[in-house]
Amino acid sequence: MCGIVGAVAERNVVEILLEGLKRLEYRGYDSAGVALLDQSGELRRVRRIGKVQELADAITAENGLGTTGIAHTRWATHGGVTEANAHPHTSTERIAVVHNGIIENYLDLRQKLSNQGYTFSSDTDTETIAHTVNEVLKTSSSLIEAVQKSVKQFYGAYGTVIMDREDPSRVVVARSGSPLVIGLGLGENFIASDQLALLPVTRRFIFLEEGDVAEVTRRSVSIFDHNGNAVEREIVESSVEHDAGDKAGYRHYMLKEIHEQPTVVRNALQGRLGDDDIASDLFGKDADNILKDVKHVQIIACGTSYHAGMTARYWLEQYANVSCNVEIASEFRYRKSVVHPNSLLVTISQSGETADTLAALRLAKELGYMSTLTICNVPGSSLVRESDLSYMTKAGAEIGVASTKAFTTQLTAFLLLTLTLGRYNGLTEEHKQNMLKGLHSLPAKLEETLTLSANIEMLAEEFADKHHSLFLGRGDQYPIAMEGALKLKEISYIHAEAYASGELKHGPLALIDEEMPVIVVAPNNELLEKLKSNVEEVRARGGIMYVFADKDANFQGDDTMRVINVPHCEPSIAPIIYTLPLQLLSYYVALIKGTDVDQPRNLAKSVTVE
Ligand code: HGA
Repeated sequence: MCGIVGAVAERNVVEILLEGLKRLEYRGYDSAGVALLDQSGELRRVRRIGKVQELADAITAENGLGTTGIAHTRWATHGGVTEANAHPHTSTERIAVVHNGIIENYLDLRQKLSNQGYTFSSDTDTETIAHTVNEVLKTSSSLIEAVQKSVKQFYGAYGTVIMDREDPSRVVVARSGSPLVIGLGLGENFIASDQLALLPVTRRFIFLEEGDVAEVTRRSVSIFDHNGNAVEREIVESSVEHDAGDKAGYRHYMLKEIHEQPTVVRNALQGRLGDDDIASDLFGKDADNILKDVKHVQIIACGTSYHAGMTARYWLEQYANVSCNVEIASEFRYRKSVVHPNSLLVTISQSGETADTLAALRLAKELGYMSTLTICNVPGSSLVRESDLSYMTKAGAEIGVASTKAFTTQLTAFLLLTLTLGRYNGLTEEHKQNMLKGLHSLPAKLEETLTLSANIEMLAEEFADKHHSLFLGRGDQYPIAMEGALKLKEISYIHAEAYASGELKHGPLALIDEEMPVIVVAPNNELLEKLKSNVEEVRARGGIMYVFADKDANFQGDDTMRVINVPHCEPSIAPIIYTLPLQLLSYYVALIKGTDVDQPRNLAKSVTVE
């Protein structure tokens, strides 16, 4: 979602802000802006619709200079994509604000502030922050005091950075619901909504906690908790290895990330997967003491992570004999649910900042789950800090908005969790050995699967003029069909729906004709024959099918059925393997359609608003 960068320094901070924005651009990319202060006492603001490069060009043209500055890339929630709605927002050319989140009571605030004489120049909720702080500042002795008083009026979520033209030596930041991190430099300090933005200037970070308000100057950081008490927060040396900067010769980040999967899965398994077993402390120190008592797993996630959870349910129940429910976070958080005895709550999120998932975790803690585990890709993220147990997927920075390697490393994590919980719940030796064998072979199988790339590229041409498509799967391949459909929707804008293939005759068969390609993910197990019957049902109605299947599954291609042979693999890892051809299919269809593959319309990475 929106990206925030701020800096207080002695040098010109324009380049630091722009580089930070470029690194966060994939989070939100409808408009961008910068506000700068220097000793001249002038507040300079430049905003542009479109990509950060447009903003950078404009700032260069205007010779932008400033030693203190705040910057933002926007993913609009309130107010259309216009320059007037782009951040930073100002109040009487004195206060400048960038904001990530939603001020839910903005209409009431807007009314109140209008009555007090403030003129609004945008449709955003964010502008109410600027005017509120400006108003409260009249009766406060400092900017931080004004912000501390102001936030009491805000309902909703905010990560916000605020500057006062009258005092270029400091900025004030406040966090509630949207992440903010302070980067510590030498004689200069920085702020961002994600550490990635600041990696070129520092690796030392303070992660603000819920309700924190902080004042940042060149030489100091003073933090106050939600009660207004001064607090010390730990300084963390960043362990984020990957510098997200380049595409390594690939045309898009998404393609690079698809091809990275064998390597990141190998890395994720390194030191965790032994010859005869898996390490015992995978989910945190003393995790086994908790996990041995788990009798039920409740998985909460959104989007692609939800599909990883759906797949995990098949594994946990089939192999580990542990009952499992999976629910979309935005549903779970707003309904009454029943907690099963000895229930482990598992959240999944690439960023660890997904607003709905985080809210669901906080709710679950009140509901009395025996423990909470998060499967996450970002160390130090909110989900990691707020969960009892955590597992890092080690996928490296994922820049493409459509998730690829984050998904396959999440699935890998769930196979490890299945083995771990299975230990205490009667996982058979045969299943255990098969799963271990599957995991050992996984990186090489992923590599082999990527060699299908050229075939799939050719296949993609047949989709380019289609408007609808159907994805079918059974068993643990049903969530993979769902993920395949999501990928195609996200980046090619072709309408795609996924069905458990046994459901076909209960409705979707009515849609079948030759304009509706049907993509079938064939399982490599006892459900194969059932799926073959479903395929015949489609064939009998003139449907055109694309079947991804093991060679041994013996699908015979013809005019109505294209068969793509996927490498033979151990059944438990098949969902991970079959994900790759579907990712490649979406990628190449999007390429032919000429969409913005890495930054598809209307979407953004790291969904920090609900
Ligand atoms: N509500 C603000 C900020 C949106 C946001 O945080 N997106 O991630 C706006 O619409 O400008």
